[in-house]
Amino acid sequence: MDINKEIAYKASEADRMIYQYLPAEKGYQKTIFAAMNYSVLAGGKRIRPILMIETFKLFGGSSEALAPFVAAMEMIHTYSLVHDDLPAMDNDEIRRGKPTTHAKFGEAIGVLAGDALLNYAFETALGALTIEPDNKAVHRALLVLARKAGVYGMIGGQVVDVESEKQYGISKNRLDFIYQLKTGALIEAAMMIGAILGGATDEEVDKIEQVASKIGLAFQIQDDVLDVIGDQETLGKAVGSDEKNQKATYVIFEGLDKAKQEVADLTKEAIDILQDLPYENPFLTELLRWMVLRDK
Ligand code: GRG
Repeated sequence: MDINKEIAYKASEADRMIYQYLPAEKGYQKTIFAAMNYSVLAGGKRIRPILMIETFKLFGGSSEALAPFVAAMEMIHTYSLVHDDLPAMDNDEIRRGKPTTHAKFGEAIGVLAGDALLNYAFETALGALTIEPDNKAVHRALLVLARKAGVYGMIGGQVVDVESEKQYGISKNRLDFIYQLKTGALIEAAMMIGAILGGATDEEVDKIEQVASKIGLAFQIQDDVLDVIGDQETLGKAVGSDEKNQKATYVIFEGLDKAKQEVADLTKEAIDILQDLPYENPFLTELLRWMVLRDK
């Protein structure tokens, strides 16, 4: 099967899990529900939900507690995009080919929609405790979700990113820190939670974290590359945003060719670790390759 078709099918599988947790648009506060749903339903590749489901399958998982985590993952990812697009951050008007949430609903609702998605993500994920109250893996997965999204994860990376704006002179170590946390942490959370709920051992979860960390870094470097050579229509967002915001990127540090080579090397290293595990999910391997060779 064509990988793009297969990914589209897997995304629809993830969407079925996500949609059941979206709020009904009614009540005095219905604007916030509309803004949350608008942001989540605006599109998106659903990479993190698919990574979670496929890593879960890699370990032969069968827990019913997966779905609320899949939904929570995409809500957290979407909140990060909503807030990243705000005037106080990247000030972008187009995301996923549509007006950004603040462009459509105004800045105050844009801020609140991000807050709401983050909070609702945890309300949703905590629902897994009702499904399987005695499953220790659920407790562990909740901790991973909270930590990787928080100040030791994505938010921590975003803070350093914001503070490094307009500073081409930052060190490569600082740039790696930003990428590992800002982008890598949620990809790590997605795969680790899939592994934990799927029944992986501690050692296997560590290996999955390494795979995800390398792929997360490669994914972000590819994002830098696409910001330079990508096509706005295919990407569904503005290109040249890094230059506009005077951001240090891998392309600035290493040039386009070396950045592309770095993507290829990290991907190979990640796939080697994955293939060293005594289980197989050929689709997951293909997905990792596709993620970093993507043009959108
Ligand atoms: C605001 C706390 C906070 C964090 C923001 C994720 C993020 C941190 C910023 C978004 C900007 C950016 C370039 C992030 C790098 C990660 C990345 C490439 C996100 C886009 O993810 P995709 O390609 O998006 O999976 P879709 O739209 O397909 O879901």
